Amino acid sequence: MVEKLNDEARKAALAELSDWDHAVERDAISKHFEFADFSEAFAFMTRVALIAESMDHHPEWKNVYNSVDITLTTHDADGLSERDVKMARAVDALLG
Ligand code: H2B
Repeated sequence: MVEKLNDEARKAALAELSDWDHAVERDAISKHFEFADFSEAFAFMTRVALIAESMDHHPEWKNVYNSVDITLTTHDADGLSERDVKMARAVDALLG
C-alpha cells in the first residue's frame, strides 16, 4: 500500500518542485507546460507516457494544441505520495 505524504513531507516536496501547484481539494499536484506547437507538445506527452508506463504511475492530463496540463495524484493512496514526487521530477528532467 502506498502511503500518502504527511504535511511536512508535502511541504518539502512542493518547495523542491518548480512550478508544481498543490490542488488541496484533491491532494494532487499540477503543472502547466507550453511548447512551440502541437507536434512538440505531443512529443513531450509521448516521452512522459513511456516514463509513466515504466514507473507504473500515470498522469491525468489535458492537451490543447501546444499546451499540456499534468495532474499527479496517487489513486491507491487517495492523495499525494512519493510516487507523484518521483514522477514530477522525471517529467521536469525531460525538459532539462
Ligand atoms: N497511477 C496513478 N496516478 N495512481 C495510482 O494509484 C496508480 C497509477 N496505480 N497507475 C497503479 C497504476 C495501479 O493501479 C497498478 C495496478 O499498479
